[in-house]
Amino acid sequence: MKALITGITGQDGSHLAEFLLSKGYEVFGMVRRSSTEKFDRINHIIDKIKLKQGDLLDQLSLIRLIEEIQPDEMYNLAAQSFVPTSWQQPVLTAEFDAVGVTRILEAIRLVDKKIKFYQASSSEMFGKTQEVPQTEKTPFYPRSPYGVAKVYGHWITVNYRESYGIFGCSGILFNHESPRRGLEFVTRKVTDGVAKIKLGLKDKLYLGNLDAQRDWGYAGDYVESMWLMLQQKEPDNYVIATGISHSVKDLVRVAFESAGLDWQKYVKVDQNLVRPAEVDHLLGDASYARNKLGWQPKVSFEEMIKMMVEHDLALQQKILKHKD
Ligand code: NAP
Ligand code: F7E
Repeated sequence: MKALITGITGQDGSHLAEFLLSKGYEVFGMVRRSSTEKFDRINHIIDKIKLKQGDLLDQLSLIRLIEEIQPDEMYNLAAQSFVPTSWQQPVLTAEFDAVGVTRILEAIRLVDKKIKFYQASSSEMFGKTQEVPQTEKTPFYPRSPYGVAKVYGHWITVNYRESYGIFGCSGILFNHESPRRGLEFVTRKVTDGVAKIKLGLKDKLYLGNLDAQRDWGYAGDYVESMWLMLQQKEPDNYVIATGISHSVKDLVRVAFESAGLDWQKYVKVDQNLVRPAEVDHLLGDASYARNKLGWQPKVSFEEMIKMMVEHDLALQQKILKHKD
C-alpha cells in the first residue's frame, strides 16, 4: 500500500508517517521547496520515507505528484494551522486551508478517483458552540478566518464524495498535542516556558486568555483514527476527541506542578495575546468514532503534559550542554 501525506514535516504528518510505516506502507511526503530544509520532526525516519516537492497553491504540482506516486491513500494534513496568523494572513489561509483542498480533490478526480482521501478538519469549525458536547451533527459557527477556511475544506470533501463518489473522509479532530507541537501553540508554549524557567533561562511566561477551555488529546493517538477512517467500507465524517475539557489555567497548573513550580509566581497575562474573537469552550463527543472505528484515546491530558515538560527540560539541558 502506498500513502501520500501532505504536511509530513508538521506535528501530525510526522506521527502519521511513523504509524503508516509500522503498518508496512510505502510512505511518500509532499514538501514545499525551501532554501533551508526543516525536517526536524522526520529526521529519524528520513531514510524510510520518500519526499517529493509540491505545494497546495500549485495545482499542476499536485496532479503530477499523484500521477507519479499513484497512492492508494492520500492524507491532507498541510495547512496554515495557527489561528492568530489567520487574522494576519486571511487570504493566504483561505488559499491553503480552503481552496487547497479543492486543488487536491480536483487532482484526485482527474488522475484516479479510487484514491482514498483524508481531510484534516478541525474542532475550530464549531467555534461559538451551538451545543455541548459537539458531535458530527453539531452546526458549525467558526470564529476565525482559519475556522471559516476549514469549514470550506470540510464541505468540499463532502461535496466531492457526493458529486463524484470519491472516498473522502473528514476527520473533525479536537486539539491534539505532543512534544513535536509547534512552539506557538499554548501547550508547547507553556511546557517550553516551564523548562526555561526551571533552568533559570527565563523568569516570566506571558499568555492570553487563561479561561479558554479545550478538549486536549495526544497526537500519537489521533493519527491512528485518520487511518481507521480510510479502512471503512464507506467514507464518512468523524469527531475525534477525549470527551474531557480543561482550561488554559488547568494546563498551566499541571505543567508548572510537574516541574515542582508554583505557576502564580511566573505567569502574566498579556492583553495583546487575547484573540479578536475567542472560542471559549470545546468539548467533543467521539461516540460515533468509538463505535464505528473502535477508536479511543490512550494517553491522558496529565500524562501528555508531563511528557511534554520532560521533553522540553531534556531539550533545554542538551542546548545548555552544547553551549558549554
Ligand atoms: P503543523 O504542525 O502546523 O503542520 C502543518 C504542515 O503543513 C507543515 O508540514 C507545513 O509545511 C505544511 N504546509 C503549510 N502550508 C503548505 C503549503 N502551501 N503546501 C504544502 N505544505 C504546506 O500542523 P499539525 O498540528 O500537524 O496539523 C495537521 C493538520 O491538522 C492541519 O491541517 C491542521 O489545520 C489540522 N488540525 C490540527 C489540529 C491540532 O490540534 N494539531 C486539530 C485539528 C485539525 P512546512 O514545514 O513547509 O511549513
Ligand atoms: O490555543 C488560548 C487561546 O493556539 C488554545 C490548532 O492546532 O487546535 C489549535 O488551535 C487556546 C486558545 O490552539 C495563549 O486563546 C491563551 O483559546 O494552542 P492554541 P487553537 O487555537 O485551539 C485546533 C483544533 C486547530 O485546528 C488549530 O490548527 O489557548 N491561549 N494564551 C493561548 N494560545 C496561544 N497560542 N498562545 C498564548 O499565549
